[in-house]
Amino acid sequence: MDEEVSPDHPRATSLRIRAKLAHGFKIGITSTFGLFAHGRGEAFDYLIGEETTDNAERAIRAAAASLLLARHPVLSVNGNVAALVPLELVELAAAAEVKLEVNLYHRGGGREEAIASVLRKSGAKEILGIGESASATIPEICSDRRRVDPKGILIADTVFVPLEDGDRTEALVKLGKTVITVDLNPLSRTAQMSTITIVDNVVRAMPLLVETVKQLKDESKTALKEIVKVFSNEQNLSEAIGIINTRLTRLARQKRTSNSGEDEG
Ligand code: PTJ
Repeated sequence: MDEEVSPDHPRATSLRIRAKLAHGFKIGITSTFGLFAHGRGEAFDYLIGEETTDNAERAIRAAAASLLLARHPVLSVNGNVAALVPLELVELAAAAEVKLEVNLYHRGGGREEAIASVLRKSGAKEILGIGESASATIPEICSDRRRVDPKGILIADTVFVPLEDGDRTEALVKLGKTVITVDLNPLSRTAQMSTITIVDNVVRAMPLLVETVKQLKDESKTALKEIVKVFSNEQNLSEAIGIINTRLTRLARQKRTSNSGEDEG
């Protein structure tokens, strides 16, 4: 990574994540739009408190169970997650027997190949969706995301789409697929439309998801089905919005009473 972040900086973790994306942009895997998307994510992470909540952990458990139950699960990789969590993507693919497919909002400029190379360096053996292998089309999507691999997203029953745009989420749900996402914004169309939404930073959620899959791997199908059955995305999203609301109300009250709220910037 080009930029060294001082461990003493009060926002060192956040700056390190930013540096990973800046590096991803420099080596041609993250798009300009990916940088904007990250800025939005950062803002919501600030509001959530930059930690994984119990609410997110519940969604992670449901996501892990759902991936283990799927007959044909696919993990859709874009330019942001390839820059932020390449090792965890490959680890998850191995642990839950999920196929990796590169699927981009904006193709071209060698991005797919650059992402495939990062995934291979992280240990991936098979990567779908590269070049001509993305020969099938999902209707109703305007962006390059419509191009999918006939061995992957096209026939998948469950698609994990960390950081996704609303159009494709909607199209995948309409096709009857189970859609799992990670999105820091509980109000986004993707968060609202998905089957399971993990409201957390992908950098924190992915290692936990890998760990949870490993923990649940030997559970019976009945036990896994029960985990999925008791999870309600509507309820979880409502709670995630409530968590932000409660936190902001508490911080505002602290400011009023003691003038000593949390550090900004
Ligand atoms: O690489 P590409 O071309 O496939 O494009 C990828 C992006 C992410 C640019 C594309 O899918 C896109 O435009 O997505 P959106 O519509 O901007 O949505 C991204 C969502 O992810 C937003 O709701 C952000 O708040 C959220 N987000 C951003 N960074 C993170 C995040 N959620 C979790 N963890 C993050 N680090």
